[in-house]
Amino acid sequence: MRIVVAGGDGFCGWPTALYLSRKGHEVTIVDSLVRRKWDEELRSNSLTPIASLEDRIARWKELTGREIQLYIGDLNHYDFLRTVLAQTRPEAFVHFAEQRSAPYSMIDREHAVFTQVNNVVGTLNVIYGIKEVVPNCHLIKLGTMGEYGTPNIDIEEGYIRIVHNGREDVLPYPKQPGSMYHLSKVHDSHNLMFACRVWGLRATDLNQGVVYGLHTDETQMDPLLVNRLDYDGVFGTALNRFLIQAAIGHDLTVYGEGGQTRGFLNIRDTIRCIEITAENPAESGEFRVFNQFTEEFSVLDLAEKVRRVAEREGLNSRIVHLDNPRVEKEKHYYFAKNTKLKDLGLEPHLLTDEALLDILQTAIKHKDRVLTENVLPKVTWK
Ligand code: NAD
Ligand code: USQ
Repeated sequence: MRIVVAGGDGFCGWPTALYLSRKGHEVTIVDSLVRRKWDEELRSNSLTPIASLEDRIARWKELTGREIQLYIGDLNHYDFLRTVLAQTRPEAFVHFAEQRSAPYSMIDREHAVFTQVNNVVGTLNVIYGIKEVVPNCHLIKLGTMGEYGTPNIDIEEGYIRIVHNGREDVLPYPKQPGSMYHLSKVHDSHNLMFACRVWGLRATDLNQGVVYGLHTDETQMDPLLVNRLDYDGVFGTALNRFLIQAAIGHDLTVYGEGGQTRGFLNIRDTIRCIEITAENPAESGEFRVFNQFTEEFSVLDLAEKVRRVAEREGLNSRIVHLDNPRVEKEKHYYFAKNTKLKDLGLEPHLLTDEALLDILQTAIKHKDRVLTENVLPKVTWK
């Protein structure tokens, strides 16, 4: 298939582009490189040293003979996007290209406005571009499990059957997102659903949980292909942060009680979920929602797992309960459904001690690159 990977320089997009290219698809990466600018703004870095996108792609071609086309530009610029679509005529458009950090979106008014404009306008442009240029193209859009929040009932995959005053309907599942970033994903979902209903577009919203890990078979083929790994208080995510904290002898930073439960998945499953979704497109007019995670853990469970594995490596980590910088429930019911991707063939990589050790060893290898002043959280929700 001809597949565009928007956000293909990022943590999820880069390994996805390589995987799809290796599987024989004609891959085009679109990225504005803005993620690298946010590192400069925050005076932060990826734990792993990442090469320029041009060098990464050139190395991939040398190693495999496979070409990945590249367009550097911003999805918020419609003329640019329309040109990309007209020249590449994708059958699937995988959309990772958003500002994805909840803390970044909560820094102040400017960052909240930037996040929502970048994400919502970018996705609106993709919707209009597909409608205008390639109406049959399947839009595979990265959403988030955080759209649902933490309701006191089971979380369904996108829709819930409701009986009300003797009548019944299947309606979008209620959304209670926890940050300005998570809200941007809810707005995207509404816009996508409208576009499918009114214009007959085909779209799949992948409500992804927190992704951990960094390596895939392809990124391990050469040091120039290594994936980025975030650890700072703004872009680092829970499990990856704990592993890097263990590697540098920092306390493991559980926010509040640590009973916050979320869906998690290995980056190796992210790339496979995209492949499965591309191979099984939504129908014309269908707005499909898959919950993309493989296991549920509380934050405290994860910190304990990391502490135990690190101890075996001779690292003595302490778990600390910081005052929670976020406004969120620290103890709650959580059970989310995630059968649709498994029904289509996903075989999850589960969180074993070996998987933790693999990430820990990479963290130990690069630990001198950690800027320790960036580890503690500084952004608060209040
Ligand atoms: P990332 O920040 O590493 O990558 C995003 C990429 O998109 C970057 O390379 C950035 O330069 C690019 N980008 C952003 N805005 C753009 C724009 N307007 N035009 C062109 N390029 C733009 O993020 P990630 O961790 O790879 O996440 C990818 C997607 O998956 C995001 O939509 C995110 O919300 C979603 N997601 C991520 C996680 C996770 O744990 N990382 C979990 C659930 C969902
Ligand atoms: N947390 C800690 N300690 C830390 C970091 C986080 O206890 O050092 C807690 C947070 O308070 C929160 C949970 O861990 O309760 C998850 O936080 P996170 O930073 O790992 O993830 P989150 O902000 O939810 O965002 C990440 C990605 C985002 C994606 C989301 C999936 O950055 O792009 O949408 O995971 S989900 O969580 O399912 O919404």
